[in-house]
Amino acid sequence: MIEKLVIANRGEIALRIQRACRELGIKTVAVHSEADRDLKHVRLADESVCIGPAASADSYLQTPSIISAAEITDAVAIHPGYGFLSENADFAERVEESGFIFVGPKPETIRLMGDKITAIEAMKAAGVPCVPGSGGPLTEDKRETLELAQQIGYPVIIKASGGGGGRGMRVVHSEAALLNAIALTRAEAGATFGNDIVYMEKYLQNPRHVEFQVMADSYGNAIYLGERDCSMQRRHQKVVEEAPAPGITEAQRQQIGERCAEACRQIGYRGAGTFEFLYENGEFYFIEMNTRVQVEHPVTEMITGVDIVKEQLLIAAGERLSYKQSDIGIRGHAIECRINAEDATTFIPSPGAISRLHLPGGPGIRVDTHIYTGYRVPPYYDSMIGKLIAHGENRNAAIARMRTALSEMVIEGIKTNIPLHQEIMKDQNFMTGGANIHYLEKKLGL
Ligand code: MV4
Repeated sequence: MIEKLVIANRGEIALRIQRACRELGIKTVAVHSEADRDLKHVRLADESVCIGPAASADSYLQTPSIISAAEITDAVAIHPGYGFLSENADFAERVEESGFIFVGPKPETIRLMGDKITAIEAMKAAGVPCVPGSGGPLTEDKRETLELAQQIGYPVIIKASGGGGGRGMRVVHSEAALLNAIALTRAEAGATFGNDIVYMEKYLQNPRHVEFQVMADSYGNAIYLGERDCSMQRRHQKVVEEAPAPGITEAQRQQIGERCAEACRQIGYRGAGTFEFLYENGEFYFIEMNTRVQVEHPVTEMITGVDIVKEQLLIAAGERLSYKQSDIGIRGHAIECRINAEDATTFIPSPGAISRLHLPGGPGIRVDTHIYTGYRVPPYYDSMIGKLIAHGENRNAAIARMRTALSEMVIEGIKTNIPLHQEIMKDQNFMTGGANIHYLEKKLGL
């Protein structure tokens, strides 16, 4: 087993990783910025190393500082969590070249999936259904490009191959606007990602965001852990996630899940991964793969009983998957509300000291958070301060538990988006289930 591991992250996920390590008897090293000395996992870590000033660019994004911290503490592995360097292939490569275990896929796999065009090519080859589109880079041939769009049918969407997660894309509704939109997207992509390659897809107007969780070991074994619906979002930030996705049948889950697992086997995937799909009119269309643990992994843990982070660590240590596909079942329904330090109506961040804290509990309630009474939420990072997860025997039971939990939750000293979650949990369309990616923004009048 791994003896000692560096947690190259902060906040709730750093604490989540630390809990899994402690359960497995792995010593933890917390690396943190000057603004993060009081983080809960830093206090609980076996060792901690300050790696720089508050700004992420000078601390959590500094590859040499993180590797040095691993060297001076004699750690053997580095867990990147989500965000920061978690999907940076160069980071993973330098971690491995320095002789450490990177908790995640091989650097080449991260690179393959980081380039959205090569990711789509790999998935197509493995039989994963993709959005109708160019399937490759757009050329400089204007006639060819116009014909392609004509074939696909308007509206189309132009996406940067180096983009993803909502960055570097443009919807085009008519032939007249196409070439200009491509030129603009290309220029922006070149400036933002240093890669001006763009591709085209049919623009799906009212899809849901449904993603499949997979896990694979280093011996060619891969399984799927069902899917999550993450359609409740605002400006590409997920607000509420749930599992399973409402209305998805066991036959669909098996069909798409098995395609994802097979794709993992074909590309030699290792660790936890997420296949993002758009779901419209009963059909799945692959858009991107995430090669990290996700914020919303707890809803999958609640319905499958699999500890995804523990499994990541076991796989990184060279063990085989603890489960075969037939061991995986789905029990009940789970919903996650992301708790942010922000104004519930303006979404303006609200950092500051937590003067009073009461966390909810009871059957089926899980709270993943690093905050405590007296903790100061720093202004330098993402505003998410925790996640409230409710599990129940069915979706309505999970919603009922979430409502009660939200009503018990008291966070004073800063503003939070708890009132927004209370609003969503009583929204008729949310209660029906299956709202699309535009629903929340429309409801909020955006
Ligand atoms: C799309 C799409 C419609 N059609 N692709 C946005 C994030 C990035 N991961 C992909 N995105 C989209 N790709 C086609 N062909 C609509 C979106 C999209 C979206 C997707 C998932 C969740 C929220 C979204 C919000 C706006 C647009």
